[in-house]
Amino acid sequence: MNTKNLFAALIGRPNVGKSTLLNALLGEKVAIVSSKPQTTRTRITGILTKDDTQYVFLDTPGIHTPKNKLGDYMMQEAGAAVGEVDVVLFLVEAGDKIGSTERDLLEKFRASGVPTLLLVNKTDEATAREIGDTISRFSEAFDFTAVIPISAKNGDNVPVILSEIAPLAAEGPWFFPEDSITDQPERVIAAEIIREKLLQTLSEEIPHGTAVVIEEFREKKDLLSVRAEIFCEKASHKPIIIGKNGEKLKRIGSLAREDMERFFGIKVYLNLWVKIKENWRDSTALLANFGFKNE
Ligand SMILES: Nc1nc2c(ncn2[C@@H]2O[C@H](COP(=O)(O)OP(=O)(O)OP(=O)(O)O)[C@@H](O)[C@H]2O)c(=O)[nH]1
Ligand SMILES: [Mg+2]
Repeated sequence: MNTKNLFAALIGRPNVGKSTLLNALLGEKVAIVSSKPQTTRTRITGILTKDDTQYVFLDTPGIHTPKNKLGDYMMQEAGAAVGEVDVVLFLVEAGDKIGSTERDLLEKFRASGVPTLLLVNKTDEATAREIGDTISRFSEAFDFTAVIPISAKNGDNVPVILSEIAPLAAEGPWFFPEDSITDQPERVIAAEIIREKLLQTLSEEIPHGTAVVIEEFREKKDLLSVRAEIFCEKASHKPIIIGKNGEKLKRIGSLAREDMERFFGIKVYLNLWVKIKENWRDSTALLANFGFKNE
């Protein structure tokens, strides 16, 4: 069989549903999702091998104006992806208008010359009119290879994306084993699952200032033993994360453990610690320590 490959980047502003779409395309959850913007911090690779083609999807951090060094890192991760792929999947939300972020992005796509699809997401929450207006606005500003209204959450029209991009695949090797779904190491997935629970359980600013580091990840007999440190950036955040009588942290831990058991298919013992690292989001050294380092 002659194999083919296709690299695709998911690009868009925070919270449009890029990670939800990645999971929907793969039929497996490899990227964490939350209702808070700036959930994704690094590039996440999702792999789908179907018929003769291996699709490699790059989920990226949402495009925003950086407010700290972590934000700078996130924007480099997202920006670099455009130059490395065969096709861009540009996500917007039904109802979105073209602001300066969108204009800059469209300019970037034009300059790279890479085929770009417009995906109008969250159609399950929009009227036909909103969807139509969004399509007209964006189509006037850019010559998209295809325009597809989708619901990443319900899976509506997600298969259409695959059929539209399949012809763009070029003959070439598969870069990952046929049954891979991601290239993220297991430790990174474990840390991300914990971060998702922090985002889902804590209010606005606190989870954005957290980083999770896996200190131990060990399988013995039928048990996976995981010890993780949660770093927060203010002393006042620590008691909030732990909660009264440790209840909040217990809840975060049990939600994370359930997801880990599902993902790794083994019983998990999870041990969480909360530590403080003041202003780590603006410290180059600490960012590198936590694994945020541009190549
Ligand atoms: N109603 C509806 N909600 C959606 C849909 N897709 C995503 N969402 C919700 O939108 C929110 C953000 O989804 P994410 O997938 O985390 O968005 P993202 O673009 O990856 O966000 P960042 O990682 O912050 O850039 C979550 O609450 C999702 O459940 C959709 O098709 N319909
Ligand atoms: Mg995301």
